Formats: sequence, C-alpha cells, structure tokens
Amino acid sequence: MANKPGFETQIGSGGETHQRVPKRGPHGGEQHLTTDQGIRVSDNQNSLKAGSRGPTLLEDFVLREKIFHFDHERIPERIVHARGSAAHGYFEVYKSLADLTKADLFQRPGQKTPVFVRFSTVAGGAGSVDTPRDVRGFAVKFYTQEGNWDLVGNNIPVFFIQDAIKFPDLVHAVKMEADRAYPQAGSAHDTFWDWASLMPETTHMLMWAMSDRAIPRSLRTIEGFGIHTFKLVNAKGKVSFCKFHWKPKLGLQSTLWDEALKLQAADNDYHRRDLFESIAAGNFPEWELGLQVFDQNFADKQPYDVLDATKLIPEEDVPVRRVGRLVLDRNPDNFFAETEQVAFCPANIVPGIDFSNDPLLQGRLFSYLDTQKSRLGTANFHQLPINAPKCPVMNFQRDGQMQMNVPKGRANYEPNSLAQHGEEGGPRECPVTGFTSTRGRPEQGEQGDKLRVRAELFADHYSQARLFWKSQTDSERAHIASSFVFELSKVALAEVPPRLVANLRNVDEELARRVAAGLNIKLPPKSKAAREPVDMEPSEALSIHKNMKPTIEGRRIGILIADGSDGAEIDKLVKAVKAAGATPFLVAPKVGGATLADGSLRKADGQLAGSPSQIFDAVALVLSEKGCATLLKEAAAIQFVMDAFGHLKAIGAGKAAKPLLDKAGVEADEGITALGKPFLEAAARRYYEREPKLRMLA
Ligand code: HDE
Repeated sequence: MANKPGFETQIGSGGETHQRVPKRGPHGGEQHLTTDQGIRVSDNQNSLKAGSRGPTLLEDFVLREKIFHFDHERIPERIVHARGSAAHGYFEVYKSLADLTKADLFQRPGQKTPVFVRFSTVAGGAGSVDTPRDVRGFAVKFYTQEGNWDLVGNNIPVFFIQDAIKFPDLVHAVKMEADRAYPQAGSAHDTFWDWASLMPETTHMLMWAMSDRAIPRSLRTIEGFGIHTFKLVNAKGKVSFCKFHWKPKLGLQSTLWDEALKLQAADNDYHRRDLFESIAAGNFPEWELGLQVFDQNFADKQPYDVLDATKLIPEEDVPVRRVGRLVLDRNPDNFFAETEQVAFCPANIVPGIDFSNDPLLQGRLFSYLDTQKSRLGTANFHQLPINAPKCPVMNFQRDGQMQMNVPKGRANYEPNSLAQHGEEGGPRECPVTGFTSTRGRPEQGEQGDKLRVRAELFADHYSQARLFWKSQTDSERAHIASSFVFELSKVALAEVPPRLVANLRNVDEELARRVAAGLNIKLPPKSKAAREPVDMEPSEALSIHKNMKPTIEGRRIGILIADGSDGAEIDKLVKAVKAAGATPFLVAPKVGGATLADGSLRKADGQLAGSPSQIFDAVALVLSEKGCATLLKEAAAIQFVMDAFGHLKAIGAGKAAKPLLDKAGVEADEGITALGKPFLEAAARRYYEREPKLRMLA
C-alpha cells in the first residue's frame, strides 16, 4: 500500500486539497482513513460547521477525537536522562560462562539475545542539545529467554554520590536553577558547584566529568559501565562479584571543548544523527561486554570499599575479560513508541545475576518503578511492546489502567485447586529455576543493627581522583584543569571556587595550583580530608588518549570543493575514503554543487555555511587556484579551515589551496598533508601535540 498512491486528488470548494480513496472500485480495502473507533472518515480537511461560515458543531466527533488525541501526545519527560537516542540490536556471547553464572543468556557459545539500547545525556530536557559537557547514560535492555535484564549504566565508571538519599540533591543542584530556569543542560553554574564543593565524595566523579569523557565525539565511541558491583551466581550457587564494562570497537574518541560548543550551533542532534545514520548505512556500532570478576578475598585487600559507587577497580588489578559483543543493527521504527516509552529498571534482573549491597544501587532498585508509573501512567507499562519480555509472562497480577491482556477463567489467586476441577488454574512458583536472592553474610556486615551510617572506607574521597589524574596524558590533564577553570568561572558565589580548589589540593597540588592560577585566585589552604588519601598505581585504561584507535573507519571526512575543482581528484579521494571504511561528505559554497574544471556540475552533500568543519573528523581541500581565490573572501571557508586546525584535525590540501591555509593561520605539522595517501594516513588521528601552540590551557 505504501508504494501506490491509492488515492485521487480533488480540490474542495474552499481550494483545499483532498486526497480521496478512488470513487471507482471496491471500498473494502485498508486504505480508508478511520477514527480510533474504526469509523471511516469522509473529510479530513474540514470540521463540521453550521453553514459554510457558521460555528463548529459539538457533535463533530472526528474533530474532537483528533484534537483530543493530539492534546495528549506528550508524556512527562524523564526527570533525568530526558534526552536520549536508541537502537535495537543483539548481544552475542563468545563462550559459555557457566563457571560464573547460570544466567541463560551466557550459556551457549554464539547464542544471541535481542537488546534495545538507549543512550542519553543526564541534565538537559528532552529537546536539549546532544553535546553539552555531561555524563552519557548507556542503558541496555536484554530480552532474555528468562525475562528482561536491564543493565542501566553510564559512560563513566563511577558516580557523584555514595548513597541514594543524596540523589535528589544532586539532580536539583545540577539542573537549571529553580528561580531563573537556566542554564539548560550544563553544570557550569552556581548551584551545582556550591553543592559539589561541599560534597568531597563527588571529587573522583568531577575529575571524570571535567575530562573529555564528558564531551564524546560519538555515542559509538564511548565506553559503558554498570558502575555498581553486582554478583554472578553459578548453578552450584557459587557467588562472585562482578563489574560490567562495554568497550567500543572503534576505540574511544572525544571532541575538544571549543568544538563541542560550536557543535551545539552546527548540529543540535549531532549524536542522534550520527547513531541513526551509521545504522542506516550498515555501519553497525559495536561494543564488547567485559567482566571484572573478583571475590571477597580480593575486595578485603583493597584500600577502597567495592560497595562504594565513587570507586572503580583498576583494570590492572582485575583485568577486563571480554565475553561477548553487542551490535546495534536496527533503528527504532518510531521514536515515541520505543525510545520515549522504553522503561528501564535496574531491578530487572535474571537468575544468575544478583545485586550487591551498594547503597546507591539499593536506592535505585525501588526508584525506577515509581518513575515509570508517573511517566507512562499505569502499572501495566510492561505491556508496551518495547518493554514486554520476549518470554512467557504469567502471574496473577490483574486489571489496572490500560490493561491489554484478557485473562481467561477465575484463577486470579493462588493457591487454588481450580485445575483439579477441570478449570484453568494458572502458573505456579518454581524453587529450582525461579529467581533466588543470594544469602547475606553477617560476618561482612551484611546483616545486623539498623543504622544510618556509611562503611569506614567510604570516607576516602580523594585516592581515586588522584589515581585518575595521574593516569592522564599531559594534554588530557590540561583539558581537565581548563574545564574546572571554565566551570568555576561561571560561578558567582565567591566562596565556592576556593572551596573546590581547597578540595583539589587533596587530589594533586599541581592541579589545584593550575586551577587557582586559571581563575586568578589565591591558592586556598588545603581542606581537611575525612580520610588521608593513599597513592595507587596509574592505570592506562582511565585515559582516552591511551585508548584511541588510529583508524579512519567509521569517521566522516569533509571534502571542500568549489568552482574549478578537479573532478578526477575528487573522485579519487571519495573512493579512497570509502575504501577505508569512512564516509566522505562534499561541501561546496552552494548546495546545488560546484562547476568543475571540465564544466560538469558536482552536487554537494552540504552547503559550506551550514557544514562547518566541526561535524567532520578530518577535512580535505580540493580546490583550483581560482576557486581558492574566491573562498579567501568567504568567512565560512576561512572558519572551516581555522576550526579544523584548532580542533586538532588532519587537513589535506593541494598546492592551490595554500593561500586559504595561510589565511586561516594554519602552520605546518604532521597533520597538514598533501591530498591522497598521506592525508588518509593522517586522518586516522587528532594532533593533540598541536594544541599548546594554539590555545592557552590551564
Ligand atoms: Fe538513574 N534514573 N537514578 N542512575 N538512570 C533514571 O528512570 C535514579 C543512577 C541512569 O535511558 C530515571 O526511567 C536514582 C546511577 C540511566 O531511560 C529515574 C538514583 C546511574 C537512566 C532514575 C539514580 C544511573 C536513568 C529517570 C540514585 C548509573 C536513563 C527516568 C539512587 C549507573 C535510562 C527513568 C533510560 C534514569 C533514578 C542513580 C543511570 C528517575 C533514584 C548511579 C542511564 O528513575
């Protein structure tokens, strides 16, 4: 039906366009427009009026239903993680993990489990931009044969707080301020830093949030973390502790702060578009699932508590074992029905996996059901197609708003003996395959008096923040220090920046000095640490730069052309870029294209003024002398090159483009190459070593 017009066009008495089912032929088909009650609609252009110029009539149920439905199209957005993008895919396990867990999805090599994955920013509203400095949510719903397992994590392995009771304070402080309702989607404001500077336990997370992890290049190039310690349980009942990791196939990639800011203007939907287009083009984003498995013995020896969500376990201490891959191969059919209505809940867990006593996780276990009820309006939200398990669901839960099931018979209670009387008796519990919780161990403080206390080691707020700092490259350190300077420069409360810098002195004296100097404030006395930090060995896994992959696969290459460009040269480059697994994108002063040297017209993918270089990973200038001379008078062209240089990208250019490079202030370095092979090689990375020459960083 979608391919055939299936209608005739007629013009109504007021000049309005009617697309109508043909008069001739059968009227039994599916092409008829109906109301939600299935009643065929005769006119979708005009409401029912008393006379052609009279008032609209109350009896017009077609109009009433249409507007009524429209008025209720929106549902409350998520209180956090409102802005999100999602995709379908599968998880494939490499080898049986029966030694660790009895969870069905991990038993058979090559076994595939369907998944739905939603990525999100945290602070902004549903319509906010994709590239603010923020944590990214990484929520995976596994539709296993034993029920749904939701691994609801982030792209940073630690969190701001240790106990769920502080979550509303965190979210209130970071979201737009209560009286002025700004800023949208950003932490660079008074209330966030006021709160954070009074909460030393946030320090480790602040280091990550101020690093380039919080301004990723793409959702395809972020890591994911379950954050909390979980438990794995095998068929014999043996319990291991486990932390979950997602490792991106394309390696880690981030943007520069200046670039992220400009991306907000260039493309509000930068990450959403990148995810959607990659999948549509068949370049399926992929991650490996990694497990860090350890036991109580290991946990007892660490200088931190494994139940504390502000701490990570260095990969050097417990290597990440890669056990399977996650492939996202299908875009949602409908954003609202799927991405908006998907309801994650960390309490959705399957036999073979169990919770630890992490007090943050424990709070999450009861929070998410509440939020789903207020967003989706009914306790039956699990019946929506995107939330429904793909295995049988049978119980005695009944009724409620929007009940979609029609259970037969009288058995809505248990125990019952109806089956003995020949009636449907309903399902029953199973102690063998049913979910059972692992036992608490009193010797580990897992049972005992009811106390509002924190475990002793939670008091160490700084050791891992120091570990993070020590694990970064010089360039990454400069970005972190500069981010603190930028964010604190937006704080008008005079006592807050010194208070935060006083905390940073416990992390690293040099960091604190650099931030104080960047703000031009006196170095404040060091704050008193609740527990003296200890030194840990640096960990390579914590750095983005040490985990980048020199490749142009999956990247987008901007090729600037203009009138007079050489067609053969463009073709050669486009072909080579495609062969390397990247996406070429032709930019010309006019979207209709450029008139090439041979007089032919080459259509562009985007107009120069609307396609700034921040939307590309590397750029090439394929210009004639004349074309270049014209572009010297075009600010967008100069900015295109200047930003590519400033954002540390490779620039490939023929001789004729030299005047444009000069005008944009480009200085020769390894990333500035001729067109062809040298450019393709150079485009595999960014030139962080260029940055000190360009920008004053803290
Ligand atoms: Fe969430 N969180 N959270 N959170 N969270 C929500 O649930 C909450 C926490 C995370 O794509 C909400 O459906 C509490 C940590 C992600 O739909 C809400 C606490 C981590 C998503 C909620 C936390 C997360 C959410 C809002 C402290 C990283 C988006 C809408 C105890 C491990 C999921 C919703 C999606 C969403 C509550 C802490 C990750 C309000 C009370 C820690 C990725 O229920």
